[in-house]
Amino acid sequence: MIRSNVSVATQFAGLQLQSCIYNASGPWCTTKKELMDIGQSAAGAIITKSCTLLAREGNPTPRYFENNLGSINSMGLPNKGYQYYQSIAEEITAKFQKPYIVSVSGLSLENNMRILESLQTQKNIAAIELNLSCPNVVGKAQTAYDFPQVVKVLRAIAPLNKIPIGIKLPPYFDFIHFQEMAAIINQYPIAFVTCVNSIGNGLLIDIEKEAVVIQPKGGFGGIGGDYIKPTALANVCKFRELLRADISVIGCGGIKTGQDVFEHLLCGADAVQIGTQFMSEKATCFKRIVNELQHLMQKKGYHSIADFKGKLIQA
Ligand code: RRO
Repeated sequence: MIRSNVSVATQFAGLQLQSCIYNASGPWCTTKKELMDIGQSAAGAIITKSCTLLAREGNPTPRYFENNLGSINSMGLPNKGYQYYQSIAEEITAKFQKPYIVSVSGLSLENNMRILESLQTQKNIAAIELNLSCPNVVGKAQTAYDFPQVVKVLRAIAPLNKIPIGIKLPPYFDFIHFQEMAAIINQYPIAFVTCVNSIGNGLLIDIEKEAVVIQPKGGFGGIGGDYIKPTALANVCKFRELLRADISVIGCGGIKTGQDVFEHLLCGADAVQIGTQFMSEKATCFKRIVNELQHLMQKKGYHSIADFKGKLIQA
């Protein structure tokens, strides 16, 4: 039930969202049909699977596993190539009154430049999320753990100003790294920062089989779900504190319920994305979580997310 006196609308990067809750790039957002299903749901925006210059099959299966605490994946960037996501932009935006965001994860800076230059010419793409944190391509490091490389990337994309560009970061675990990365980002025209991608190169084990649970990379993969919520909240909170006020922060990590969304918003997120929970519950999760958030806001006497966003109290 949508409660009319409790708004969960938000804005970031000049985009208007009726709901601050949408999908994370990854689960169920590779094909047009999957993106349409997100369009039809209560999600406030639609973001695509991270795309590369050319289509990719990704890593060998099994490459995804979940238990009651979360997930591990080593998908390896399976996607249909950026031109596919560009070609369906008009149809998707015509059908649904919500922003269509393309996630980009080219395999080199040169590839990213080609993709971004092309996407910039497409007026139906509301924003681009440049993924600097894929942990699962064999032989490729996560760009955002290589600070000089991040400077190179942000310098190269700075002149592209037709569509807002945000970046998706991996989790950081040290105050020095938060400070150094925020100081770099603050020098460039970045519209938003998404915190966080999966915690890279974790390991889940099947105790019966005494074996790893996914095939690629000896079983190592990106961890999502409950396992990562405290890390995600810490990253949202720190980046909100350290980034320029005009850079929005999108929270991602461990959101299953309206209460989890509330925590991310308290830490300063302007919107949130759902990954692992969307993977298991599919697109009906958005309505359920919106309802739970509205219920909590009503109980607390809040009318809009501005009433509590970023207002986490220090003990
Ligand atoms: O496709 C993947 O393996 C993947 C990507 Br691109 C990413 O950014 N994060 C993740 O956990 N998996």
